[in-house]
Amino acid sequence: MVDEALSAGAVARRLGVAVTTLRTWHQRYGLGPSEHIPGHHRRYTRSDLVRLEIMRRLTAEGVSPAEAARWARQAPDPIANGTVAPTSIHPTGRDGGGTIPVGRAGPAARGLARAAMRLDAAAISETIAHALAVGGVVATWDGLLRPVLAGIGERHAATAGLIEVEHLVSRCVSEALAAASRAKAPTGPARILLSCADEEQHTLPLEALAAALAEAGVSYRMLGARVPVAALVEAVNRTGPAAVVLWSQTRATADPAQLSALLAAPRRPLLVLAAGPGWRADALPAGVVRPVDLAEAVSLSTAVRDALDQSRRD
Ligand code: B12
Repeated sequence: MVDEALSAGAVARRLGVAVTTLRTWHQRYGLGPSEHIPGHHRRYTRSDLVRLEIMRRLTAEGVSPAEAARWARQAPDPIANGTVAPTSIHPTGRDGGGTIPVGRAGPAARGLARAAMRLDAAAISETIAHALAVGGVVATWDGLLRPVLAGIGERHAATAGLIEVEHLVSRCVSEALAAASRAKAPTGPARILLSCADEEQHTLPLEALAAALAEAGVSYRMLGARVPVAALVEAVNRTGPAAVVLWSQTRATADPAQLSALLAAPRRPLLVLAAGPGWRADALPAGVVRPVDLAEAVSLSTAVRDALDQSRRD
């Protein structure tokens, strides 16, 4: 049983609530972990998890915590009486509470989707921070954040709703990625310039790239959203980067003239990367490279930084 019992952090992620919320439910309402092996931390059993799931669902529906806890405690033990198969409490195959589809992404993504639907900023931030600490930036972006962001976009496209969810999640993602970047901030000259295309407001993938570069020990300079082409060229001429990554999320901002301007700059970078789904592969000027994902953008940037450093040493 101990093998299958869960820590408070794992339960919090699975339910999409903050660990502090779990603690409150334990201390105030007696919904704590029941597994206790001397010498070990208390662990949550599958029956505990089913009760907490009831608590989470009822409180999300507006039932007061005291009332919800009474229902949760009174609920017959669904594992013992066989009404819930032990495996069915693992929420595989379900989407984020039926609201944000996350496809085949794991339990943490479903927990994040549920926290997002409740606009629970503390749980959103905690889930992201934990994933970053445990798995690093690329795994967190690909396995947790991208699926949830894409799910929000999908649901928004279908219903025109969830704008408040999109804004809150974006903010929490930005803050978590900025904290990760600061924690690892590399020293040394910034050889990589990160910029959004003109009028482009989708910055999160570029922020993920910044955090991943920091994690890899590569210094960068981030210009952020909506950079007019003249300002971009000015930044290139003033700082002489080895690579420029220009992000376009949508066709509307993917004018290839911006890339041509970079190639024609007096201090032309060694590498110009057209990143993001906005760019059309068949409309890129010769010499521009289009990375397909975050990992490729990181490895190309790292390689070009190394090549420049090497040529300066020779
Ligand atoms: C968050 C978000 C916002 C936030 C952005 C906050 C921020 N700071 O970034 C805000 C609220 C500002 C916003 C605004 C708008 N948005 Co918006 N937004 C999104 C959302 C939900 C996530 C964006 C994101 O980060 N995507 C990152 C990942 C999830 O995108 P992806 O496509 O799966 O990634 C692919 C590649 O890019 C690559 N990849 C992924 N990550 C990385 C990283 C690197 C480094 C590389 C190289 C590659 C790479 O792999 C993926 C597979 O190909 C998307 C939904 C979506 N599916 O993207 C809508 C979405 C992009 N938005 C959309 C729209 C329409 C808008 C607005 C025009 C809405 C409006 N009417 O105002 C404005 C645009 C403003 C502007 N001029 O830029 C549409 C775009 C439709 C289209 N194709 O043209 C989308 C698709 C939503 C939808 N389904 O309708 N948005």
